Amino acid sequence: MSKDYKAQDIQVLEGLDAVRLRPGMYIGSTGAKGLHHILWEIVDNSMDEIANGYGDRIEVTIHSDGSASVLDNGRGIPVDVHPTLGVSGVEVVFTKLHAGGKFNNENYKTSGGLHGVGASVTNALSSWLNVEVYKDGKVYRAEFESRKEGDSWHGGCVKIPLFETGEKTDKHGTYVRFLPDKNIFDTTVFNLEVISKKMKELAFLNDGVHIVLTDERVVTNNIPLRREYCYTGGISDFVAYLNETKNPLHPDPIYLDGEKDNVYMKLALQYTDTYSENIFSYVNNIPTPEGGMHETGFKTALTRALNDLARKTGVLKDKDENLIGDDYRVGLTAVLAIKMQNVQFEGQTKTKLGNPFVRQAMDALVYQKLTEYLEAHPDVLDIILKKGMSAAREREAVRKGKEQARLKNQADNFNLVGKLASCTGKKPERNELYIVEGDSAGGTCKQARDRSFQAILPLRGKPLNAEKKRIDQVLQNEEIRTIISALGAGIGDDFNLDNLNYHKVVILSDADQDGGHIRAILLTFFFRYMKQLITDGHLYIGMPPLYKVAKKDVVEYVYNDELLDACKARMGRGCTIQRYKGLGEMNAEQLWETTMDPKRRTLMQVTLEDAAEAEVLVTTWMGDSVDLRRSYIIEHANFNKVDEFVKEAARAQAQS
Ligand code: TSJ
Repeated sequence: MSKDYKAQDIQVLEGLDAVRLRPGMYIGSTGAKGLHHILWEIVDNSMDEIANGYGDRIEVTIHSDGSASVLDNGRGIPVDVHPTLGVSGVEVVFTKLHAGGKFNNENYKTSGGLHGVGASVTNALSSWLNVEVYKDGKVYRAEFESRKEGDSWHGGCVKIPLFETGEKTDKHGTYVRFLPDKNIFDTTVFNLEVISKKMKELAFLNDGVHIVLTDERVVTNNIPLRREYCYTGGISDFVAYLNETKNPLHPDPIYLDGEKDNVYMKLALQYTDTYSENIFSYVNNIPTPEGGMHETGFKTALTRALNDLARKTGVLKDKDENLIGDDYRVGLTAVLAIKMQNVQFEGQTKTKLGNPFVRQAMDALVYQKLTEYLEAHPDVLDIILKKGMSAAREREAVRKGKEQARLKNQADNFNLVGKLASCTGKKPERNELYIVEGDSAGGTCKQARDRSFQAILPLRGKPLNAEKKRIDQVLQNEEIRTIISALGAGIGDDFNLDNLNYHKVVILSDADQDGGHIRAILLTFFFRYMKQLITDGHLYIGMPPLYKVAKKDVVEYVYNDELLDACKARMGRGCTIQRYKGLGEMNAEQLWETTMDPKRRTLMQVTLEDAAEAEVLVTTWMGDSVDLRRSYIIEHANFNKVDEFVKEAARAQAQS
């Protein structure tokens, strides 16, 4: 595939001092992210070699001295002497900025873009770096180090120029080991989980490559921790993994690949019964969380292909309008990985693909391949179109909900929306809205509250509690609509925090199963329609006590079972314990003291992860598959197991 490659093919642009002067320009930051970046730099070089057909194995090791090493079984970095520079190819790669075959597009089909700044950056920012090349039966070695000359430090200086060690070997490949410079980085401790996640991702993106990760800092029974990643199913395996905790609507991910205008594409996608959209895109193995032209092209093709097929199959009639893109991405999990030359990154974090021609290339390619696939798999097409149609119905319900909320707002003029007991204060920053489970607890709250800043909205348990309610039906619910009106900030893409009437929204429900269910439904509602309320930290869960422990006139409230014993011990013999079965069992004074008084109450701020987990739970409850629902609840009853990737997607979604 590649022509005869010589050291002279390696292009040279700049010296290394620039890197130590402004590390941020080359690796983004000198924090943990930058530290790991200099490791990815090295791993990417090995992966490029393998992606071009040389070798199939990468071993990454974190050593106990804090250094990291990468070994591959490729051809080995060129060792011959560069004709004009007069040093070995290895030396050029590690001491000249922007050097390396990656930028000489004749040798490698793809360049790493932002990452392509190369191994010399890693060298410049390391205290020392050693290289070994195994080639033609011989072992070559070179050593580099950071040095102080006069007042200033120089990174990546040649300590021992490349030499033949004299050992014989039947291996071929490259080994690089380096110690990040403590003078540069805020932290020089590699994070095993960060590296694991990246290696797993690389293994998904490059099917068949064996990646072995060893952490010599973590030893049990004399054996260092070792993780091996290899996926023969590539990004289809990736999608299946991302959907592990979800309920797929069709058994296997759809896999498509192809080439157009020198852009090589791999795409895997699968729909689930959830409501979230998870698209992970990559360019030359580099994640592009900000998306860009490839993602845009994919999305427009998906919408166009599905609308066209919906018409062809009569699911959409002549009189019907096309669905919008969002409708076809509800519940979608997709991994899109492309390879191309001359990558341009833009955006806030330089992780958005900018090359305009890629959009058209991807649009055409995905349209063609997806149409072919779905025409050959009518059962899958049917499932996807049904999902799209139900998303469109829900979109319509949201629109109606917004309209009704607007009308209601006008009619009620904020003073009394339904059963809302509003507060007298007019400062949204100070005002609090308590959403309380049950009419009777609501009544007690109204007596207990400080009406100058606390508003109460009682929820009747029943209508929300019914299982198998789809979320669009939840939107039709009278109380939910009252919440929307009371908050005054709209929903969905109209949501505007500037109009928020209450800067603290507190969900108050019983500690039993019903209460948990209502809480989960409310969280799901806020997650899907008022995400910013959560990300900006306005949503809370109130914590009423579980027990009242009393002895004579000493009273203590206990908020969980673990603390009860300690409390009993403190109080000594003869104390009485009252267990509150629900909020309704407390009187106004007790409710104020324990749950509503800002000086004494405990509020739990809701995070996006909490809400995303609740959503998974609720959509599973509400879904059609009873068996799956049952097994899901058994497995996930602790709310805790939500995949890292999913969490991250939720975070990214919330930011956009
Ligand atoms: F980043 C790096 F330079 F430090 C580094 C590069 C680190 C590691 C662990 C591996 C590598 C690397 C480079 N592995 N394999 C290669 N291959 C080449 O540089 C290479 C070998 C042969 C030819 C040829 O045309 O004969 C061309 C190239 C670019």
